[in-house]
Amino acid sequence: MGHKQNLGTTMKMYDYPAPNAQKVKIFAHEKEISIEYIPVDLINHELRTPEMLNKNPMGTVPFLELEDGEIIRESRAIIEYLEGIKESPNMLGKSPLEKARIQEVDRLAELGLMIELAHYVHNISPFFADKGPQSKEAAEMALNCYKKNLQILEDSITGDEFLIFDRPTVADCTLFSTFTFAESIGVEDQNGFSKTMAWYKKFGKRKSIETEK
Ligand SMILES: N[C@@H](CCC(=O)N[C@@H](CS)C(=O)NCC(=O)O)C(=O)O
Repeated sequence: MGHKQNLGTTMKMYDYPAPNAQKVKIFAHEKEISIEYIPVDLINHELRTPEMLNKNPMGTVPFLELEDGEIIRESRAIIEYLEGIKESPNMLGKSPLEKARIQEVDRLAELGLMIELAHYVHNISPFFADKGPQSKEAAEMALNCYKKNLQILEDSITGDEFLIFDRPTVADCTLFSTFTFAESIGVEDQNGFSKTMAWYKKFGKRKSIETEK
C-alpha cells in the first residue's frame, strides 16, 4: 500500500477554524499523523476561486490533498483514510460492536448536535442573511433539538476521561469541535450537563487540543 509508506510526508489539509476541520485536526493530532495545514480565507470566499473549486467543487473545508495529488473531501472520509494509513491508536473501533458503539456516539455528536447548531446559526446570524430566507422558528426548533440531544448524550456517556471506552475515539473529536463551535456562536446550553462538562474539561487538557490551538 503506497499510501502507508508515505505516512506523514507531505499531505496537505485545507483548513479554517470551523468544526468539521477542527474535528479532523484533533483526530490527526491524537494519532500523531503529521499534515501540513493550509489556511483558507473562507470569509473572503477563497473556497470559491476556480483553483479551489477545481480541488473541491463542494466549496467546503476540510479537504485533504495527498502527495500524488489525490484529493479526499468530506471530514469522515478523511478520518477513515487517516485511520487506514495509521491503524494505531485505533479510534474508529476494533470489533464490529465497538465500531457500532463509537459510530452511535459520533453520529449523535455530528447530526444531533453539530448540525443542529449549524441550522441554528444559519437561521439567526446576520452573516448568513444574504444566503437565503432565515426563520426565527427554524432557529428555535434547531436549538430545541440541540438541547434534547444534549440530554441523550449526557445519559449515554459511559466513560470518565472519554465519551466511550477507555481511549480517545472519533466521537471525542467530533464533540469537542462541536462545543468549541457552540461557544463561538454564544450557545451555552451544554454547560448545564455535568457529566458532559466534566468530559469537556478533561478532554480539553489533552495534548491534541493544545496542539490544535
Ligand atoms: N459534510 C462536510 C461538511 C463540510 C462543511 O460544511 N464545512 C464548512 C465548515 S465546518 C464549510 O466549509 N463551510 C463553507 C461554506 O459552506 O461556504 C464535511 O464533513 O466535510
